[in-house]
Amino acid sequence: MSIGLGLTVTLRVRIGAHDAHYAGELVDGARILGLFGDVATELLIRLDGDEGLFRAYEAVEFLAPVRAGDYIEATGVITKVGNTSRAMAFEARKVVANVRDPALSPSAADAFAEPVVVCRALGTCVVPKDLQRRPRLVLPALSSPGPELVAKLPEPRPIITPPPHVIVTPPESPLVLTAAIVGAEVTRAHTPHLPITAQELADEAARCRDAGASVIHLHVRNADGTPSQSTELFGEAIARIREKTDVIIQTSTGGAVGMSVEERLGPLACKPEMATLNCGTINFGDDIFVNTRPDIRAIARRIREAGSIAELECYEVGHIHEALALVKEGLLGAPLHFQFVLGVPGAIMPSEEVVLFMRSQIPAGASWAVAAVGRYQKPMTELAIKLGGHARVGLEDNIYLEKGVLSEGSAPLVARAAAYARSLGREIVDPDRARVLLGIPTTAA
Ligand code: KMH
Ligand code: ZN
Repeated sequence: MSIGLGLTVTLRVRIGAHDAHYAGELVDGARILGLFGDVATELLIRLDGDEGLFRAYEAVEFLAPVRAGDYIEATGVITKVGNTSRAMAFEARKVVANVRDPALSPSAADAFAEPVVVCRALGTCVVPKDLQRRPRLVLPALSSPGPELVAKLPEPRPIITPPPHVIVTPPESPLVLTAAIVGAEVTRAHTPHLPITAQELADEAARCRDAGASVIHLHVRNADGTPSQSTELFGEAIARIREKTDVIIQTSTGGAVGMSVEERLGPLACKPEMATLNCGTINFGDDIFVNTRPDIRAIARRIREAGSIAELECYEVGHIHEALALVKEGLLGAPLHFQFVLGVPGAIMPSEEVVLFMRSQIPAGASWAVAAVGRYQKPMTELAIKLGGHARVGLEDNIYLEKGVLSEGSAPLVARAAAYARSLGREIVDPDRARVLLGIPTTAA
């Protein structure tokens, strides 16, 4: 993929009274095209280190009126990168408007639950070869909220409210890549590249770190390859990983289907930096992965007692709402980290609509990631990265690099996700930066 393809920039401006040109405080369409021009210029600066020139609009559609006082969000994305030309697609959305009701105060205004698209356009810009500085200047426009901003969790959004059009994490924000290197279900019969011993897990964790992962989602296996939640085996694996690399270790409390809750809690005795909290029961292939409401609460308490940060594994939309119930009950606090685990046979299948809806249900300030199973892993990883989320890849969820081609461990899958992220200008964070973003006390590292 060409560098810059998919690079996205968004501006949000208030349209002033001086912009009103026609009756009814209507604003000239050229004002919106001016915003697209600014968006295009920023895209070119980020890609080429030069402001470039707008050559032509191929299509412009004005779809709704814009009036003084409106807040307009203008987004542009690079859709094609030629030698000197950069094709772009633009969309402007109204997100706030004055009410203009004679029965109400003239200052009454509404923030829309759903934005109104006011204009769409396609255009081409040019940056002459000799002006392309190519400084690899695909820099983030905004960073995600620091711990001081996410520390205060707002009331969970009521479920009946249509989701406001808010990008929880800006698309150019830092990216946390998680590698799920072993899991509980994949066997050596499925792939010879599965790590099993503590040393193999440590070697694979280090390879994934080198490829761009800052978090290792960890299961362990008995010597015969069967899944285990033994404190001793986790302790040994963690010690070996620590000898080799500084990744955040996120231990599973899901274990394998059929394990008792007490058995699943084995790794918490190692006081991991992170631990999974599975937020509901699902059909799991032909099995049932049982997480009753009392189980979830018991595990949440034990994660907190271990001083670990919970990663909220949500296999269905309702699991998000269950996590928010735990927040209300005081069992979970900010910062919240959601992992949308999609494509488990018997549970919700991955799609853009599903990801957008799940994202719409999490509170502002929470982070989110997608872990998709099997052939969905690559497209859903790319979607999450494009939408500003985080992502999990690895053999636990998918053993293939391409159809029929086994991935030689999880590191190639991490490397591919990292390359895609870099092409969009997303910064891949190292474990220490990830600790800050995830609110993990560095003293525990
Ligand atoms: N092995 C699955 C049944 C987790 O790690 O917390 C559960 C799982 C989730 O892998
Ligand atoms: Zn797992």
